[in-house]
Amino acid sequence: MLKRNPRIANLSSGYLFPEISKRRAAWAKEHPSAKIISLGIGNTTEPLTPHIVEGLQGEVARLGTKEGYSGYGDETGLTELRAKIASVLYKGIVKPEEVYVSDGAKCDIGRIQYLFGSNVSVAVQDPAYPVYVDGSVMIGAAGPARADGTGYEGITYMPCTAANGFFPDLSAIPQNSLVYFCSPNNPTGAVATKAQLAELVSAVRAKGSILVFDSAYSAFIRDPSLPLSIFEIPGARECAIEVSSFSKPIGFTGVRLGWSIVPAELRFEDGTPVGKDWTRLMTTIFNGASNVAQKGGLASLDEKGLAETRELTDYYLENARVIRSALSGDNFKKAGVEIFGGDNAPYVWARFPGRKSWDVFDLLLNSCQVVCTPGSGFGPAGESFIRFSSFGHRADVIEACERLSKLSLS
Ligand code: PGU
Repeated sequence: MLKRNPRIANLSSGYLFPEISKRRAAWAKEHPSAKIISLGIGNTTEPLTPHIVEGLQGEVARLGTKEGYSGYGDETGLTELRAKIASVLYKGIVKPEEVYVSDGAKCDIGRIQYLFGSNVSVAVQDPAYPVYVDGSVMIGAAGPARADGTGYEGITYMPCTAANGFFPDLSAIPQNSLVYFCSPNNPTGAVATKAQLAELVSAVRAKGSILVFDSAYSAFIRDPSLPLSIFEIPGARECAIEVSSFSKPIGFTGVRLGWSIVPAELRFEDGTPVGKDWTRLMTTIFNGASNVAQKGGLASLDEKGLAETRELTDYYLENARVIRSALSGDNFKKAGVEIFGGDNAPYVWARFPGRKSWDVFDLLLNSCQVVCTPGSGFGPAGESFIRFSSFGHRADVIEACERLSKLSLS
């Protein structure tokens, strides 16, 4: 019999979102007539928009012809799409050959962990998207879990709290480490300013570290002074990789399409360009994003596609406003609940003083039949917080909020 991979055995629990689904399913089994509404996982619900559907359908039709058929493509993506991402989304501050098209940001994060291997220390914002930590444990860069419940060995947790405006103390960044940073942030909804990102780039460079910047939610930024990409910051090209995604801007959570940017200047200690190894890795263990998905992505980057993207992201931002407004009600105010995020981001982050995240999760499920995401699932500093996702249908969000408004918290 084969021995279990001890690195995977180091994980202290299941992946956060299936854990939530399990609890929801168990509750639903006991309450079969209840109508549960999810403000939990950040999973898009609105249909694909017409111009993007045309882009997808056009490619499907071409694939059904002799002339238009294509099989495996370039592992790093369609030339046309790489160029469009560089010119439209990055306004030329990255080059097309620095764009690597993929099947999504989550998958790229996993492959980046494989790229750096187990001999790297890891720093994360706390709370953080769980893949940064769990993936690091799986590759052996971190783990096992500390006995006192404060996370995993080998991970430097940089608390992001209301007190520091959800921007961490960067002096904690270890030498020669891999630093994960997400803005707009999942789960706090905080968006780092240009000045904050300049501080981050400078701290990462001073430590000889590499930044993995996750901009999966940049399409939700409405304040024009806020940076959409780490590459707007001078010096980032020497120290950062960016991962991003079509999932949330255009509803491609199921279609699957994302990209990473590895600038030519980014090097390992021995002078090898990181892009060289990234290309080697992508061409070896990834076979390219779906050609159909890529044509859909391409459609999203022309004038009509960009207008549809704006409309779709506006829709979810309005949901976030509705959620914020419900959480500002007297019942929440009296309980001292504080709310953050949700203006340039699709997540609302709420602190319930004196309560544990999973207790609030149970309370909202039992009393309102509303599913949320417990903040403690994102890291030790997430305890007492709850994340509300705005990716639902408007009518469901409104109904969930009506129920929340009647919640007794005394
Ligand atoms: N990066 C961040 C920061 C995310 O929050 C998510 C999705 C992704 C990447 C995934 O991007 P893809 O391009 O779709 O791979 N986070 C959602 C979904 C849960 C999950 O496990 O990915 C969430 O609810 O946090």
